Amino acid sequence: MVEQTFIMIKPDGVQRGLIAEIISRFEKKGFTLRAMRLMTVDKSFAETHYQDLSSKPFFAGLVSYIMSGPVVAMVWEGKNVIATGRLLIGATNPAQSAPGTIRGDLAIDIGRNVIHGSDSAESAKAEINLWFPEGTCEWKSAMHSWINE
Ligand code: 3AN
Repeated sequence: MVEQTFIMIKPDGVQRGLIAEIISRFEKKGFTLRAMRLMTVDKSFAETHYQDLSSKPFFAGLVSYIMSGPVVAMVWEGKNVIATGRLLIGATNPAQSAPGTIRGDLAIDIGRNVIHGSDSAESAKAEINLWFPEGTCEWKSAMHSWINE
């Protein structure tokens, strides 16, 4: 099923120079980039993005971490990209993320886990609307038929 997901390189990923590395993993897998912006977010935006976690003890720290520097917001498209993107990203806690995944290879601490990816079709839709209210870029990759049967 061709779908879209919201992916964000968090401030630690940007500061550590991991933008190209992370984008490269999604590109090489065969997914198509449909939107991308480098931006900083304010408190109310960060709280809206993480509203499902507002009751968690780490919520305030999470919001200030996401506001602490620029993030790279992206929309990636492809077959099963929501679930497969989560596999590329790895488990939430980098201590448990498999080697070969983004967090497994590039992170140590759950509070500095480099990247966010939507966890369901509903959250992907809501997050894409929140981060890209103007919509995404309509295009078909020339590689499409070499990646999809
Ligand atoms: P994921 O990002 O893998 O979907 P969520 O949605 O459970 O995981 O958590 C969102 C973010 O909240 C994580 N990426 C992480 O930065 C932060 N987080 C989750 N659990 C903790 C925790 N126990 N301590 C600190 N931060 C956490």
